[in-house]
Amino acid sequence: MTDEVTRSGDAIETYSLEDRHFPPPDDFKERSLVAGTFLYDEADRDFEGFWARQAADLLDWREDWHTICEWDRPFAKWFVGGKLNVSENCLDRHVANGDGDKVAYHWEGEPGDTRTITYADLLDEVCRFANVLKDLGVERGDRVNIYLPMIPELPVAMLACARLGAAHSVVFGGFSADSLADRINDAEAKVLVTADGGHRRGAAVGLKAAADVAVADTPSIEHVVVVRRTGQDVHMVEGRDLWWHDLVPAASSECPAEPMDAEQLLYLLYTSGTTARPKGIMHTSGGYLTQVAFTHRYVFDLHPETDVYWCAADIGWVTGHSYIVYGPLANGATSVMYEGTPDHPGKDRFWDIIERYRVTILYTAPTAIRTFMKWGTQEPERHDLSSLRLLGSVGEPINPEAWMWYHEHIGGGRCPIVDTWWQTETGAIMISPLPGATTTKPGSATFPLPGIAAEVVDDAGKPVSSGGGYLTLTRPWPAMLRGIYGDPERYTETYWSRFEGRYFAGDGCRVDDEGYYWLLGRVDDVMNVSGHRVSTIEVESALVDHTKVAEAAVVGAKDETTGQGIVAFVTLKAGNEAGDELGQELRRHVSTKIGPTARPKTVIFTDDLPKTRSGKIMRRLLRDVAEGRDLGDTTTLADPAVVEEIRRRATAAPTED
Ligand code: 7RM
Repeated sequence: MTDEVTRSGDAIETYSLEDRHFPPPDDFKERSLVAGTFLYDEADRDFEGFWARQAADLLDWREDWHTICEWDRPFAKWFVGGKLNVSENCLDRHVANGDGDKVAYHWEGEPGDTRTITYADLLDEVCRFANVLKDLGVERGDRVNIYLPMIPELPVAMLACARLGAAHSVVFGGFSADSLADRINDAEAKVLVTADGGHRRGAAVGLKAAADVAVADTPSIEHVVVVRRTGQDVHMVEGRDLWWHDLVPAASSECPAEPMDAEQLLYLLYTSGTTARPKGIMHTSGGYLTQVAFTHRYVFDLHPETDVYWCAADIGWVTGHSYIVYGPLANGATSVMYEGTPDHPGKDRFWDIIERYRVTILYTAPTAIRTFMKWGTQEPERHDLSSLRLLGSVGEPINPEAWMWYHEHIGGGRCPIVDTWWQTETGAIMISPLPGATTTKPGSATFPLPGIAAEVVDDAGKPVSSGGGYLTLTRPWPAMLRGIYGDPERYTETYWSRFEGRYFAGDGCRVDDEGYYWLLGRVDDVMNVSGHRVSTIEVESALVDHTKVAEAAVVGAKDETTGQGIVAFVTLKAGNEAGDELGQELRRHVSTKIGPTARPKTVIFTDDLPKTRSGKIMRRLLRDVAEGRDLGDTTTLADPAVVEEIRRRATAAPTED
């Protein structure tokens, strides 16, 4: 690797003026697992040795590894020769330690039904379901597809697969029959686990019906196991389809965990990308569980005896795999798991849950935070949120104003915020504060975690010491993807070809003068205005900085004079009126905050933005709208009606200058 360093990156120009600093509060620091730099220092001396110590400290191994990391770029193996069972690490060892009665999940259904599930309950159910899968012919190395709502049977099914050494492939319950069929066929799964339906915004949404359509086109599926959740009518195919409640209670609760190779495939998780065929991201066992347990413990400063932890993501997304299932269970944590949406029955459902379960750690996404901003402070103010001590953010860059709102109105000004950057491909958190050790800045994910090596580079792949560029990773990490299922070339090409010897994450990033990392969004979304490469997040953050704005998305649309002109889609906080005058005011506001180049040409007011089901803004669709094109692929859109509404408003919006 070259030593030459670009002083000031201009691959992406950056403007951010944010310089508020938030050191860890003294009382938080006193009780935190890490206050100081010892973990960073240890990892800097020997990163492989550091990960080996974490693997040994955090997990139980049946057999020791002989090699910490085998790196045949771009293919990594971790803890080679080591053997462990992931479900044993998540369940049996806690029960054996006397924690069987400890709550693993406080589960709450959307209609308000609840279940309290202890570690002993979970182990019992996982063993039974593992025996059911065995009876259905599932063996080590097989794949099982899971298409369930956010109900306890979802982690049970995942852990039962892990117990047997079968890989699971969870498909988010909101995906269509076609998406499910594609994923089943790519994985060649033997069994599908689904439910009659799930609850969403007060309605029972069918799943089995979609599963039936999918399974008509998936020759590898031999059996479908169906959980009864909503009680709606479903069609059961004789011989193929079986009820969970017929099989599981009748199965034995004895199912000894067998040791698996550290590199045993644990799961596939498909990333939709935007247009291309979904990629089956492969995660294996020992390295994945090590980094997930490590990050869950130290990023969230977990005190398993006293904390009540809530990750409000969906398990169908990698955040749920790593931080609802594997990390918290490996660490013996008590979690909240919630089935539904934040606005059912009222817009205060999250705050009500936090108050009732005395949640201490909340992990959610910027899109949710901006929605809460739109709904107004009266919602959280109705509830006692004093149990909270730490807040987390994941999924998109968080605008400084959203960060401040989260800090003040949810965290009561006392809770550190950990903004965690990572991807399905990284498996675990990579860039984030350690809350007792790191001084945070609103909008910055701060620094790579101990054991992680990241660098921002320019177009030529030269490291940028200060300024904007492309985020790369320069060393293997334990939870890294092991490849794309069935397509090693695509793996090399997608992640390891853009910059020689580096993993390219596809994200823009700025490093500031103090070495803080500021994620700038996907590089495909970077705009080009009169030759200036402008990131979306900075213009959006300037818009969200205006007191009337809750959320904004900007895109570059073809412009005859400037190459691209910035079109802004803006959602206002409740109680504010959209209009030409406010549009002008917002354009001026951006111009004053970050300069005339970044001033939007057009401002379009909308009630909602097109988002993926995990809450990321789909700027590609907004570009289609802004350039008057037919919409591209909309299958991953959470609510297709949103784009039509935006399109109507876009045709009516005035374009300035
Ligand atoms: C965990 C997850 C990955 C992409 C990633 C980024 C964006 C995620 C942050 C973020 C800025 C963050 N997995 N992203 N977290 N951007 N700050 N804290 O989201 O595979 O679904 O998406 O999400 O663009 O590349 S993911």
